[in-house]
Amino acid sequence: MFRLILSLPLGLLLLASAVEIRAEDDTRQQRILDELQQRFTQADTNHDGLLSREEAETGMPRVYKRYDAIDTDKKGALSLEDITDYLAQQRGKR
Ligand SMILES: [Ca+2]
Repeated sequence: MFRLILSLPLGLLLLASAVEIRAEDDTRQQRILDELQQRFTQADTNHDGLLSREEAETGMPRVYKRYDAIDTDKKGALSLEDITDYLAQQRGKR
Protein backbone atom coordinates (compact mmCIF):
# COMPACT_ATOMS: atom_id res chain seq x y z
CA MET A 1 0.00 0.00 0.00
CA PHE A 2 2.79 2.38 0.97
CA ARG A 3 4.65 1.59 -2.23
CA LEU A 4 1.49 2.25 -4.22
CA ILE A 5 1.14 5.71 -2.70
CA LEU A 6 4.78 6.47 -3.43
CA SER A 7 4.38 5.44 -7.03
CA LEU A 8 1.44 7.77 -7.59
CA PRO A 9 2.40 10.82 -9.57
CA LEU A 10 2.66 13.88 -7.36
CA GLY A 11 0.16 15.77 -9.49
CA LEU A 12 -2.46 13.13 -8.89
CA LEU A 13 -1.86 13.31 -5.15
CA LEU A 14 -2.23 17.06 -5.16
CA LEU A 15 -5.40 16.76 -7.19
CA ALA A 16 -6.78 14.19 -4.78
CA SER A 17 -6.19 16.42 -1.77
CA ALA A 18 -7.67 19.41 -3.60
CA VAL A 19 -10.81 17.41 -4.30
CA GLU A 20 -10.95 16.40 -0.65
CA ILE A 21 -10.70 20.00 0.52
CA ARG A 22 -13.37 20.93 -1.98
CA ALA A 23 -15.68 18.22 -0.66
CA GLU A 24 -15.16 19.41 2.91
CA ASP A 25 -15.98 22.91 1.76
CA ASP A 26 -19.20 21.71 0.15
CA THR A 27 -20.21 19.89 3.32
CA ARG A 28 -19.59 22.99 5.37
CA GLN A 29 -21.54 25.09 2.94
CA GLN A 30 -24.40 22.62 2.96
CA ARG A 31 -24.49 22.74 6.75
CA ILE A 32 -24.64 26.53 6.71
CA LEU A 33 -27.41 26.36 4.13
CA ASP A 34 -29.38 23.82 6.17
CA GLU A 35 -29.06 25.99 9.25
CA LEU A 36 -30.12 29.05 7.31
CA GLN A 37 -33.13 27.23 5.92
CA GLN A 38 -34.11 26.14 9.41
CA ARG A 39 -33.78 29.62 10.85
CA PHE A 40 -35.67 31.07 7.92
CA THR A 41 -38.56 28.66 8.43
CA GLN A 42 -38.68 29.50 12.14
CA ALA A 43 -38.55 33.21 11.47
CA ASP A 44 -41.30 33.02 8.83
CA THR A 45 -44.08 33.08 11.39
CA ASN A 46 -46.97 33.40 8.91
CA HIS A 47 -45.50 30.62 6.74
CA ASP A 48 -45.83 32.41 3.42
CA GLY A 49 -42.31 31.45 2.46
CA LEU A 50 -41.16 35.07 2.69
CA LEU A 51 -39.53 37.06 5.43
CA SER A 52 -41.14 40.40 6.12
CA ARG A 53 -39.15 43.15 7.79
CA GLU A 54 -40.94 42.46 11.07
CA GLU A 55 -40.30 38.73 10.87
CA ALA A 56 -36.64 39.40 10.14
CA GLU A 57 -36.35 41.77 13.08
CA THR A 58 -37.62 39.12 15.45
CA GLY A 59 -36.30 35.93 13.91
CA MET A 60 -33.19 36.84 11.93
CA PRO A 61 -31.73 40.08 13.32
CA ARG A 62 -28.60 39.80 11.19
CA VAL A 63 -30.75 39.66 8.09
CA TYR A 64 -32.82 42.55 9.44
CA LYS A 65 -29.71 44.73 9.75
CA ARG A 66 -28.99 44.22 6.05
CA TYR A 67 -32.60 44.04 4.97
CA ASP A 68 -32.41 46.86 2.43
CA ALA A 69 -29.23 45.50 0.91
CA ILE A 70 -30.73 42.02 0.57
CA ASP A 71 -34.14 43.20 -0.64
CA THR A 72 -32.71 44.40 -3.93
CA ASP A 73 -36.06 44.69 -5.70
CA LYS A 74 -37.64 46.48 -2.71
CA LYS A 75 -40.63 44.22 -2.37
CA GLY A 76 -40.51 44.23 1.42
CA ALA A 77 -40.33 40.46 1.60
CA LEU A 78 -37.31 38.21 1.35
CA SER A 79 -37.25 34.71 0.03
CA LEU A 80 -34.61 32.27 1.23
CA GLU A 81 -33.11 32.61 -2.24
CA ASP A 82 -32.74 36.37 -1.79
CA ILE A 83 -30.68 35.71 1.31
CA THR A 84 -28.54 32.98 -0.22
CA ASP A 85 -27.98 35.13 -3.32
CA TYR A 86 -26.88 37.97 -1.09
CA LEU A 87 -24.51 35.72 0.84
CA ALA A 88 -23.03 34.33 -2.36
CA GLN A 89 -22.56 37.85 -3.65
CA GLN A 90 -20.83 38.91 -0.45
CA ARG A 91 -18.55 35.92 -0.62
CA GLY A 92 -17.71 36.77 -4.21
CA LYS A 93 -16.62 40.27 -3.22
CA ARG A 94 -13.93 39.03 -0.84
CA1 LIG B 1 -43.60 35.54 6.26
